[in-house]
Amino acid sequence: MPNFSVDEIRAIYRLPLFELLQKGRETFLRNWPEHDEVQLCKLMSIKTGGCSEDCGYCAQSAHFKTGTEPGKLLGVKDVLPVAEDAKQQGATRFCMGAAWKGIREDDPRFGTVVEIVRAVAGLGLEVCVTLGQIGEEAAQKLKDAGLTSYNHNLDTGSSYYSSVVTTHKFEDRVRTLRAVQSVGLALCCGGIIGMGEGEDDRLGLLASLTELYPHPESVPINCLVPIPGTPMENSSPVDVFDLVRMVATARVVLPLSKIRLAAGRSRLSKEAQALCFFAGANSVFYGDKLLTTPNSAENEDRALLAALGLKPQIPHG
Ligand code: SAM
Ligand code: DTB
Ligand code: SF4
Repeated sequence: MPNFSVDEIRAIYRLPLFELLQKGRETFLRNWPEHDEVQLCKLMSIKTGGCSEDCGYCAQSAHFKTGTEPGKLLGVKDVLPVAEDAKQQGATRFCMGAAWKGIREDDPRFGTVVEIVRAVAGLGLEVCVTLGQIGEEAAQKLKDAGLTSYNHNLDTGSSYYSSVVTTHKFEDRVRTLRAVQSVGLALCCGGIIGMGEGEDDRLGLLASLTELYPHPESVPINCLVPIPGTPMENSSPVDVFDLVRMVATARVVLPLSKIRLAAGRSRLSKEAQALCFFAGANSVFYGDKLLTTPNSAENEDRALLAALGLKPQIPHG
């Protein structure tokens, strides 16, 4: 899969909107035989809050007074019933987040996560975790336990990263991505728009994603959910056409990645979401809660897919 420079991506992103939509659509139809399917992913926080990092968007950073109640790492018995219920509701992927800077394979909490991954994979669901920075040994153990994909977002362009986070660097994120890929584990890697970044920062994020080899298996595109108490609490909402352009451009330059409409979807109209699906988005977070904030209601999502003639992804193999 080729990589793209920021200039090449800009030429796509700035096309007249309908041309861009058409390009995204064509790429999607060419590469995805199941183009009427949207993957439903259930998200669960398995260790909430109290994080040492100062990511300016995050409800779970200990640096900001966000009102998020810190919690301990959950165990298999807490998580499995939620995963079983998600499967019952039609989800085919179960994604779990832990608010850590990172974790080592010799930490007993890592052993608990591995047990959780094994148990959820045993249900026949795709499993994804986001645990912060990890090395090759931990990545290998997660893979052996049946993990489908490891989530670690680059979040924005490399030159804007230090305006968002000061406690770690963009290069630290890249190191984790390399460790994950070096053991042959698939990556879920995307970012956020609406943090005050410029167009080139968004396009820089896409360029960095295309430089990953292989391209990420899935790419979440989050719109900032402004969290009271964080430095970004007063950020303006993303322009809907900027989001649609971002989704369509991602589809063109990352043709085989699942493009996930992630955080911030509950603020979008049905029509805006329809444009994103048309442009090639083929995955959403499903269920009434994201990690700490509300998501679109499940019944509304089911109604929207039905109205568009789309269906939840059928479990494949
Ligand atoms: N600690 C882990 C890490 O840093 O990768 C995982 C947790 S973090 C909650 C996972 C991703 O969720 C972030 O990289 C960011 O893209 C997204 N995210 C977190 N808070 C968000 C918010 N308020 N609005 C939009 N996206 C958000
Ligand atoms: C991703 O890119 N978005 C998800 C998931 N990966 C872990 C997280 C969204 C969090 C939204 C804010 C919250 O609920 O705290
Ligand atoms: Fe939030 Fe992850 Fe940053 Fe911690 S490292 S503040 S959990 S995004």
